Amino acid sequence: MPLQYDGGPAMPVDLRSDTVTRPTAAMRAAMADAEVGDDVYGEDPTVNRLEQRAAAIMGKEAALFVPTGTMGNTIAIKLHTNHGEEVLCEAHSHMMDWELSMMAWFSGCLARTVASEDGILRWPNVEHALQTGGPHHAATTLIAIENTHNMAGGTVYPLEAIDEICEGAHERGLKVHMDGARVFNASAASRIAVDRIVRDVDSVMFCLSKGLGAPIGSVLAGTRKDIDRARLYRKRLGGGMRQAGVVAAAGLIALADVPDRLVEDHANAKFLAERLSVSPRLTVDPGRVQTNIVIFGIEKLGCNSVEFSEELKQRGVLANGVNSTQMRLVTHRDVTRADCEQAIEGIEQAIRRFRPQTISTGQ
Ligand code: TLP
Repeated sequence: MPLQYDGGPAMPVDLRSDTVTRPTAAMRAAMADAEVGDDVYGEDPTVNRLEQRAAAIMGKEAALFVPTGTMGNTIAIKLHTNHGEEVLCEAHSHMMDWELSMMAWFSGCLARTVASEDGILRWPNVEHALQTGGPHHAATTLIAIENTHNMAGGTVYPLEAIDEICEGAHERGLKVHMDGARVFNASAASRIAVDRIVRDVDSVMFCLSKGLGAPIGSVLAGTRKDIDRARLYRKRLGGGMRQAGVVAAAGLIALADVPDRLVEDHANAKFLAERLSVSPRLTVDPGRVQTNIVIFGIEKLGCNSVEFSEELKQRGVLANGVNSTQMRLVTHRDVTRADCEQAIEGIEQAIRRFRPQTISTGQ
């Protein structure tokens, strides 16, 4: 299927996100042939299979197919909190910055953020920020960790950091949710099985529609009791999807085929970062790239990320800014090494459009 694109010369290299992958021929065939039923009655055999498979992979009692990662995180927060409580999360986590304040809107909770340089929360900082509750303070009841951390550049949680947070939280009767939208990337990069990574968290959400390449869908996994309640919250949020086996079928293929090939995306991201680090006009540290995300600074170009994105688009590269001076490149199944070469060429050309900033001495 042709990509809709009118911004430049040849077919663009789309590095805006790993959400842009299109379903493979095998996924499309599975979707066409999917056995379906009404999932709101629990009668869609393909959805049921996907949920059972996902629960097994995560080592959790049960799992729920949800349309989006945002819905999965939203339901998880609702499961583990009461109105008016605090959710501790990293300062630039997805649920803090990119989910339309759903934790406030749906669960009535306040985010208590902890800043970090690499997106990774560590127990001593978490412990310090916990609110125990009292006449003036609402209690923290949930700690949310994002693995990999998107806006820190796809950083991977060290296992000890997760284990320590879970141990400390559980000792205090608190819950831990993992936003594992890209937990399979974390697993591929660390060579640690996903069920070990998420062993002690109370719930985990992962996306089928990102690096795994399915067109739609995420999964929330946890205890049977929590997932039974989660099903009701999904319905409340408008996520009762009826013959959803049509999309779950692609999710099953994604789980079977893809996790092993994520290392290719990681190698491509590293390649992009290494090549871009040669430019004195960009700020990029290839040493930070652990998975499929590269964040680089354009502050020395004297333009903002919207202007730079526009220049890139004219040169066949699609990439978004994460703020006014930083760009993000995300590799995925539909980006080859040759595409990365093409993207570097386009980025180098775009850089030349902006004059080096001359600093006025005032003389
Ligand atoms: N991330 C998207 C954008 O929303 C930024 C992207 O292109 O990376 N958790 C994490 C860590 C995510 O990166 C995302 C999506 C979500 C949750 C939400 O998933 P969806 O988009 O399915 O609601």
